[in-house]
Amino acid sequence: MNDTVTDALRAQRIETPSWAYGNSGTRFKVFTQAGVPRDPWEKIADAAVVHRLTGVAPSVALHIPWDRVDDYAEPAKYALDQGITVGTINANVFQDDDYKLGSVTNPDPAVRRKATDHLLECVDVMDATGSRDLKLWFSDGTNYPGQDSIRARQDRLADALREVYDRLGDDQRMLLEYKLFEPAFYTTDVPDWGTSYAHCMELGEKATVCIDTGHHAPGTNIEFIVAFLLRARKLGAFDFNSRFYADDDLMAGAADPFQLFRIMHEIVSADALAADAGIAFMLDQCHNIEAKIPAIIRSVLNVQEATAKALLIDVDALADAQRSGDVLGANAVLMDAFATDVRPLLRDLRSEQGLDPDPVAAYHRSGYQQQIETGRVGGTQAGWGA
Ligand code: PSV
Ligand code: MN
Repeated sequence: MNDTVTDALRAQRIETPSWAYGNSGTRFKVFTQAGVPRDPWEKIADAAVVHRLTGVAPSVALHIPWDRVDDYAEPAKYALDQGITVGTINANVFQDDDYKLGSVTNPDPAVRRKATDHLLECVDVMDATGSRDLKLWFSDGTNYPGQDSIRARQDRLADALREVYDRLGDDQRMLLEYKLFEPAFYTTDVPDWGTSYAHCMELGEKATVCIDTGHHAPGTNIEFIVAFLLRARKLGAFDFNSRFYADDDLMAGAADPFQLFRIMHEIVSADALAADAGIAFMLDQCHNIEAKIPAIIRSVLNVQEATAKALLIDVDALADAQRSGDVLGANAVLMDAFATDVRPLLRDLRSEQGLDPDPVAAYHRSGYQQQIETGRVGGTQAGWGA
C-alpha cells in the first residue's frame, strides 16, 4: 500500500462531541440508556475509550453550560490522564428563557449583553483548557414576517462577534456555524455558508466557517461549499453527521456515504487533511435509539473509510481525464475509488498500530459497556439540553 495513503490515515484526527455520549432524543421523547455519563468526567472517559479503540479520535469537544465545572483546568487534566485532550468549546446561547427572541441578535440590549458575556466566558474556558477553537451556533432568527428587522439583527450579530473576536488570544480561533432553519422558521440570522463567510471575512483571519453537514436544504451540494471555502481559506471545521430530512443528527456516513466521500475528496485534493492545515474534523450527532459508544466508533470508522477512498483516487488519471475533457473517464476514476473496499486496508493499519482491527467488536468484548451500566447508577444522567 502506498505510504502517502497510510501516512495520511495514521495522521487523521476526528473529534468526538461530549453531548453524543449523553441521552438524547427528539422533541417527542428522550429515551434513556443504561450506563450513560452523569457528568463531564464520565463523558471524557467514554471519549477516551473511543480514542483507545480507533486511534484517531484524540480530543473531545465540550458544550458550555452542559459541561459546566468549577475549574476547567480539571477536565483538561483529566482528559490528558485518559490519553486525550479537550478540543473545541461550544457556546450555548439557545436554551435560556431569555433567548426566546434571540441571543446576540435579541432586540433587548440586556439579553444581548448576557449572551455576549456567555461567549466571552467560553473564551475564558478555552484559556483554562488550552482549547484552540470556539464554536458558535446561534438559534437566533424570527418566526413571522415583520417580527423584527432582519438588517438590525445582522448589525447586532456583527457587534457581538466583533467583541468576542477581539477577546481571542493569538492562537485561538472562532468557528461560525450556520444552519438553514430551526428553531426559527421564517428567518435565521446565520442561515447559510455565505452569511457565515461574510461575517468571518469582516472579522479577520481567526474567524472561519464551520460546516455542519446536517444544516442544509435537501440536495445542497456540500462539496461545492467545501471547495469554495477551502480556496478562500475560510473553512475552519466540520460538524459531521448525516441526515435524511432535516437536522437529523444521525451517524456520519450512515445516510449518504457517497456525499462524505465527495467532501473528503475536496479536502484531500486541497491537501487539507493533515492537522496543520487547520481544519477541525468533528462529529456533532446524537444517538437517540442506538447504543452511544459503538455508534460513535462506527461514525469515526465511516469518516475514516470515506477518507481512505478519497486518498485512493488516482489523481494522475483524474487530471488526465479532466484535461482531455473525458467526462466519463474522470467520473470513472472517482467511482473506482468509491467502490474500493477499504476495510481490509484500515484493518491492517490498525493492527500495525497495535489496535484491534475491528474497534466495534473490540468494544463489545472489552466489558466497558457492562462496567458503565453497573457502575453508573444513581445521579442524573447527562442529556441533550442538560
Ligand atoms: C445546532 O443544531 C448544532 O449543530 C450546533 O452545533 C449545536 O452546538 C449542536 O447542534 C448541539 O447539539
Ligand atoms: Mn453542529
